[in-house]
Amino acid sequence: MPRIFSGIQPTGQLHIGNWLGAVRNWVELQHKYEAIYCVVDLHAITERYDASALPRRTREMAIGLLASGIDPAKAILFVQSHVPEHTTLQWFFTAIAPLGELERMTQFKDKSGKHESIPAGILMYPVLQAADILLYLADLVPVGEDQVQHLEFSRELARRWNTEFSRASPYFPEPKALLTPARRILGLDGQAKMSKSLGNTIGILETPEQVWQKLRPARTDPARVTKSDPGNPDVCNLYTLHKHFSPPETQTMVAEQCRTAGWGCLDCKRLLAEGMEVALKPIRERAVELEAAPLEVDRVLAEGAEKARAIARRTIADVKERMGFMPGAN
Ligand code: AQP
Repeated sequence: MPRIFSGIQPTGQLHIGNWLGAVRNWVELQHKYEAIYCVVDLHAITERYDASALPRRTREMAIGLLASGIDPAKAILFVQSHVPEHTTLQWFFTAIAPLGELERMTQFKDKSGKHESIPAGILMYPVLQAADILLYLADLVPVGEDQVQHLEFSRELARRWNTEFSRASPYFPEPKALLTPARRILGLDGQAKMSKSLGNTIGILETPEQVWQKLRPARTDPARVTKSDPGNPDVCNLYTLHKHFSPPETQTMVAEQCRTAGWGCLDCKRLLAEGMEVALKPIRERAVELEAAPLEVDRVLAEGAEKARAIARRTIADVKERMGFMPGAN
């Protein structure tokens, strides 16, 4: 069975962009593939972060994933820092990772611009990500569009490493991206990508009241200034969300009412809030149960780390042998 790997940073609450772009797909894919999912806390420290909040955020992210339907009986779920082989492989990859390409990564350019003194971790992020994926010899990586460039870098690194150290028969597969139709969900500002760090999100565990407080002022078709102006659903960010959360007949009605100025944006937002509640309520309820059982969550993560480590150790042994390290205790 082909293997898939994907990760998510515990940098904030799991939001509908993560869920539509990645996590919902993870849940489906766990039935078709050997799936390995990871809360990537090592990635989360590449930006300024609150060390005292990291354990809570890491567990909360795991809860969000389990509540979304990741099933530990089907998929391996673990925390990245519990498997130290990720950083071992990352270091090995630094031997062949081209600095120029790392400096050209869009995410590096975006994120480094915000720092006076750039942390090297931001530059090395794609190398660690390549190590995450290749450590498990994953064939496929379900991600949102923002990660496609990094994934191309992982493929390039696998090629380079195979050429350098495993020419006769390539050791690492070249992992491919698996995108969903919701590959890039915009934030409620309707401009930037929905992103934990930008505060333009709807968290999947937010209550209907919290969701409504965010939807109410959310940006719609910018050309629709008053209620009597007809709108264009094709350029309305919230209509994009209707496509993911509302049944087809609601979508058709919303589009028609928008184009004919039959109703105002608030009416459309109310229906969207209803559709979201149908999708998110079961997840929220399951999360409440899991929050009440933190030891059970930790047990699932510990078991996941053990399973992941068994695979990771084998890869590191193979890689060390091919890279010419002297055999010794592992
Ligand atoms: N807006 C989005 N639309 C579609 N997919 C998205 N993903 C993230 N935002 C969107 C996908 O979710 C997975 C996990 O993302 P991540 O948390 O590891 O990294 P990220 O892309 O950096 O997510 P954020 O929310 O933007 O976090 P911060 O603000 O901390 O950087 C990935 O597969 C991603 O593609």
